[in-house]
Amino acid sequence: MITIGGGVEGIITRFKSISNTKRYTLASLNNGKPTFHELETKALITLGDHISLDSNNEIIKKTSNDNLSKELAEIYETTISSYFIEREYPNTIKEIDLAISKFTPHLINAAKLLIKKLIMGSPIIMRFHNDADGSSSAYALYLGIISILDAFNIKYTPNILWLMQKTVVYELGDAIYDITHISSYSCVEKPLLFIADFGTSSQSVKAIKKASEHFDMIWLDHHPIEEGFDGSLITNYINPWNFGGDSNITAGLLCCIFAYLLSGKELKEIENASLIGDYSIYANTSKPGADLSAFLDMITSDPSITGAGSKNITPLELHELVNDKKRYDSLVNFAKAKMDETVDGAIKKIKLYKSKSFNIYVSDFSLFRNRESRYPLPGRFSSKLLDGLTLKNSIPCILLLHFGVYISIRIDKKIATKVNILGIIANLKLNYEDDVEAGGGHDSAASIKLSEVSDKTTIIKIIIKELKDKDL
Ligand SMILES: [Mn+2]
Repeated sequence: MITIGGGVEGIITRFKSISNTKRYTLASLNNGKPTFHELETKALITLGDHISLDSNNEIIKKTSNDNLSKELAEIYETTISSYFIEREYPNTIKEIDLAISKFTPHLINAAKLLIKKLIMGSPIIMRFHNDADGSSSAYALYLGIISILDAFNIKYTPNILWLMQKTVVYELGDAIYDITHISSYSCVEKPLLFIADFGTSSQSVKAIKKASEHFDMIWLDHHPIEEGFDGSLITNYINPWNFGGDSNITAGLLCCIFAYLLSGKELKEIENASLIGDYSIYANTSKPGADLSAFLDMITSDPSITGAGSKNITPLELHELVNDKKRYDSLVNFAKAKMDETVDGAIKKIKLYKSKSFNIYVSDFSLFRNRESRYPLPGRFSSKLLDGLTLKNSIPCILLLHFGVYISIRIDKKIATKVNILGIIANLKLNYEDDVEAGGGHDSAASIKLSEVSDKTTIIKIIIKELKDKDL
C-alpha cells in the first residue's frame, strides 16, 4: 500500500457506532511501517473496505476488498518482521532459568497476538488482581505496550479498558460485562481479554466458556491450578505450575518478562515489587522494589487515598503518581507508617497460645483496624503481622487473624510442611460442614470462610488444638 498525496490508503479494521456517526480505524503499511488512523464519517463504508483519504481525511476512493485476509496478513507479518525482535530475558534469578526457558515460547506467541490486536485496533480488556502483584502486572504491561507503540510510531490511544479485580475468580458477571463492553464494536480481529494474577479457579470455568465465544484470551497467572479448572479454552494460558515452576514466580514477574519480550523494556523494580508483594522466595529486599510494593499495596487496597473518586485504578494513574516524586515519596511514607502503626496496634491486643516448638497467636482485626481507610486489608496485613511477630520471637510463629466470617492463617515457612494447615482445613470441612463454608490456600498462607451461623471462637479453639497436636 502507498501513500496518496498527503493522505493514506488502508483497510477499515474496526468501527464503533455512536448515534448516527461511526468511528473507524484504518490500518495500512506506509513504506513498510504499520500506520494507523482514526476517522469519523457518515459515509457508507464497512469493515474490510479498502479506503483512500485525502490530506483532509476526506474519502476519495473506496473499494470493497477481495483480498482482505491477505492484506491483513501482510500488515501483521511486515510489522512483526520489522519490529519484533526475539530476545532472551536478562534473568537474575538462577533457580528459575529452566522454567523461564520453557514458557518463553508461549509468552512470545502471546506477545505477537497482542501486537496483532494493537495494530488492528481491536478492543482489549485487561483485568488484574487488586494487590501489589496484580497491579505490578498491569503496570508492566502498560509500559511494555507504550514502548512498542512508540517503536511503531503509532499515534493513537490503544483501545484498552483496565479493570481491577477484587476477587480471584473470573465470574460470569465479569464475562457478561466484558461482552457488553465490546458489543458496540465490529472488528476484523477478535477482541482480546487479558487476565493477570487471578482466575485459576474451577469457579471461573463458566465465565471462561462464555468469554471464549467472543474473545481471544491471554491469561498470565501463578496460582496453584485447582482441580476442575480448564484452561484449554484460553488461547494463551501461561502458569509457571505448568512449566516446572510454582507460585514463587509471581504474575508480576511473568508480566515483566512478557513486557520485555514484547518491547525490550526492562522493568526490574516492578518485578521485585511483585515478588515482595506476594512473599515470593525470590524477593530481594536489598534491591529497589520495596517502596513500590508498599505503594501499590496501599493504592490497590484503597484507591481513594490518592483523592481519586473511582474504586478502579489504571496503570496510567499509577505511572503518573510514581513519576510525581514529591507525591510518590509522601504516599510511600504514609503507606509504611500506617502499616507499622497497624502492626504495633495488633501486637498490643494479641492472644498467645504456647505450644512446644512454636507460638500460636490469635488476633481480632476489628480491635485495631483503620477506621478511616480500607488500608491495610486484613488478608495481606496478616503476612506483615507474622513478620512483626517473628522478629519478637526466637521460635517460629503461627498467626490466626480473624475478621467477620474470615480467618486468615499465616505459618512460618520453617514449620509449614510439618503443620500441614491444608490438612487441618480439609478435616474441618469434613467434620464441621455447617460451620466451614470454604477454605484453602498454601502451606504457609491459608484462609477459611465460616458460615454466618458458625461459632467462630469454638472453631478457632479447634484449630489451635489441632496445631498443638502436630507439635510432638
Ligand atoms: Mn499474585
